[in-house]
Amino acid sequence: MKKALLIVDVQNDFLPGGALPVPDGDAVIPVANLAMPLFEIVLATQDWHPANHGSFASRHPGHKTGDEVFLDGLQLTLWPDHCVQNTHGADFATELNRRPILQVFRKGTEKDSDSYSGFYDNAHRKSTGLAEYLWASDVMEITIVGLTTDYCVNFTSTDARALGLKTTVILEGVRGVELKPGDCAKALDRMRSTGVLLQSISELE
Ligand code: VGL
Ligand code: ZN
Repeated sequence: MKKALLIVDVQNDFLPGGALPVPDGDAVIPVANLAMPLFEIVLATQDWHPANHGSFASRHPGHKTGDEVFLDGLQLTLWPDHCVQNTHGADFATELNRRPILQVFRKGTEKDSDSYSGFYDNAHRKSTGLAEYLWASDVMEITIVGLTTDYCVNFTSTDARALGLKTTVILEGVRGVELKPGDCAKALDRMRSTGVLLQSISELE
């Protein structure tokens, strides 16, 4: 039985100065780097959108970031163009120690659906391969750091719980977009209510 560290979407576009900047987003990087040596398995997710992705407000004239639209019967929240495949914005943060990362799981790769969870797209139609990797590697416990508290960390951690994994989110290691004030607090409550453990980095063994 192994424990894995999952680094969620620590990419340039989510850092201050990026296309979808998360306030204080770069604060998660030293926490991720510090946590890495404590785990046998270090994995990462990467938001990886085609250039004309359906979640980009630029594709929906008259709409702006934060609006909700329906595409193919699926509800999508709109964002600025971000994490476009093979661009600097989609790269992992320069300061993130990338050496220990054994495998990267890319998400949001389908043009007309989004993927906040590192496990599946929002409609749960397709797996990223992360769940299969964890099963094959005998991982039963997962610890999560990264971006963003209210979206990808939120849905990745609760999907991990639904898969039966013991799931911990390191509070100093996550930051959120907070489109609406209170979104991060709401997300943490949602995580807690599904059994996700919210811990301080100092509690890691
Ligand atoms: C994310 C919004 C859009 C995230 C990704 O990584 O939390 N949020 N795409
Ligand atoms: Zn995205």
